[in-house]
Amino acid sequence: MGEKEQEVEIIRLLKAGAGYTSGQSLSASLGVSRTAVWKHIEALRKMGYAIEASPSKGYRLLEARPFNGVELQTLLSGKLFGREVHFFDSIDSTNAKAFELAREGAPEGTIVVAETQTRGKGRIGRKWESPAGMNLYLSVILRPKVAPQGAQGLTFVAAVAAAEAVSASGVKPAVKWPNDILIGGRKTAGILLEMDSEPDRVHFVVAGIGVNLNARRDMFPEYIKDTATSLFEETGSSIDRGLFTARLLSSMERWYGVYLSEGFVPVLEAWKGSFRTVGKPVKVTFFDRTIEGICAGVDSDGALLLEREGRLERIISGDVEAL
Ligand code: BT5
Repeated sequence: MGEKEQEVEIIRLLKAGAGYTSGQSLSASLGVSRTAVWKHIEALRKMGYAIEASPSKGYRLLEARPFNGVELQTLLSGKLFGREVHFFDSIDSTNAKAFELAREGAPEGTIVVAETQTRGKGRIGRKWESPAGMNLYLSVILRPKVAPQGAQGLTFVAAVAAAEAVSASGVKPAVKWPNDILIGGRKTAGILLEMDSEPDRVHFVVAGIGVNLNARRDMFPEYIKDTATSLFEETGSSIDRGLFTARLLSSMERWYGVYLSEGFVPVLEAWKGSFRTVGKPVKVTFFDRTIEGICAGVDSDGALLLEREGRLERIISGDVEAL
């Protein structure tokens, strides 16, 4: 067991133990000296864990939980998504880092999480605002054995999972085609899929998800103040980032399993459950033009259907806005 694994194991054991866990039993479980255990406890305290020590009884973990790699690892134990956790206090973009790790051979389910991103990415060169200490910036490496066209379905896998995790916090989200999660019409999460592939085979996909959890509206920069929201703003309570991440990843692992074993259809059906734009007038913006029409739903490939001048147009990329 490496140093990091030992720290994860100590937190796991302290969480499992009711009351105090003796230094002796920790050192026996880890196969290291009691001095080594004590050093780990000190390191864990520096990471933000509140650990009480009693000379006669041992160690006890108090309720307050920091958000870091150790905490995520203990929350995600036994799952494919999160078996390997890379946590950064600050990084340019978790997607860029995950892409690099995937290129170096990181296994499926590897996750990259950061406290803040200095160059958080949206689609087509746009920016994802990523203030420190309050939200979730997460990327997951996937290695589906599919052709590149099939991988687009993974945006919907991530969206269904994000919508489920948001719902579990007590508010009803809506999905916006193709990659946003809205609450009350404002964006609370965005998804960015990036892929490395050959013409007929995907090497890997990085699914990036940014969720505004505890950001306050007055912290958003001016240009998104009217269009963005957070779970805190919508529920009035702070969100435990570790638990939210664990819930999101467990939901995503389940829907990814459905996508691999049953295909895109059940994922799309679940997504449609939160899609409330059908029948409404919308504006679709492409890089070179804007069109308006009535949203007629999505087809079996997940393309948006737009009714316009008596015809049905199939849209595979663009930005949709309700009119
Ligand atoms: C997205 O792009 O919505 C994809 C966002 C993906 C972010 C995650 S964070 C983890 C991972 N690592 C990354 O580097 N990225 C992913 P798009 O649909 O292009 O929306 C971008 C637009 O949303 C911007 O142009 C702003 O108008 C708005 N926006 C930016 N930051 C926002 C925020 N924090 N909350 C709500 N809206 C935001």
